[in-house]
Amino acid sequence: TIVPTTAVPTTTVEAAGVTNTTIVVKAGEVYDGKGARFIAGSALGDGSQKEGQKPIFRVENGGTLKNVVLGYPAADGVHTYGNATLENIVWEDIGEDAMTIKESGTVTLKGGSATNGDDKMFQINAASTFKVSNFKGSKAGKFIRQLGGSTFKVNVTIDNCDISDMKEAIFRTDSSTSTVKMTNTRYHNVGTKFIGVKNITESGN
Ligand code: ADA
Ligand code: CA
Ligand code: CA
Ligand code: CA
Repeated sequence: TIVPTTAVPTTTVEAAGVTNTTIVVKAGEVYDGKGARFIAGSALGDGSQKEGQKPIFRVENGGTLKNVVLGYPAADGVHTYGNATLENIVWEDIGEDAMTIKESGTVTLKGGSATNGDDKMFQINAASTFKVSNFKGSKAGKFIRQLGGSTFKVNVTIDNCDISDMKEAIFRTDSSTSTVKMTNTRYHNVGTKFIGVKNITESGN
């Protein structure tokens, strides 16, 4: 089930509110925002479709980020480097994109939601495994996009999600080796479900 999160303003979490520097979740660290809401200051970006904006959070190999809300503007959202766990993250208004896999690893996203993106929700820029479950994604171009023109392998699993109102696709790739397995997921108005994906497994959707 999808756990709803309320944006609770708090003074107990360091750096809550407007942040002009990326918050780094270091290797092995667990960062629990306890529902705190973050927005990008102008030093990070304006959340438009301009490339090169900085993320609000950077999660390094083995880090866990949980229970945070990203409000408008969310700049370049969350970047991951290596294995990362993202739990109960709410993107109230996606910036340039919501989350980017910057370096190879397994990225596990469970719970939470994202909405209001102009183009990509999740951008995959390195060979990786991306597991998303119990997540609600709505109103964007693509739910997941592997970097255009790239041929590395990405394994995507989508389980128990609710995906709606994508202009183009749930997962689009240009790589013939990338795969998707989608299970127990409700979707509507998602364009062409999968674009360019040669290896598709589906059940219970
Ligand atoms: C686009 C752009 C890439 C990269 C990517 C991203 O695909 O062409 O260079 O910036 O977005 O990570 O947002
Ligand atoms: Ca981009
Ligand atoms: Ca937006
Ligand atoms: Ca981006």
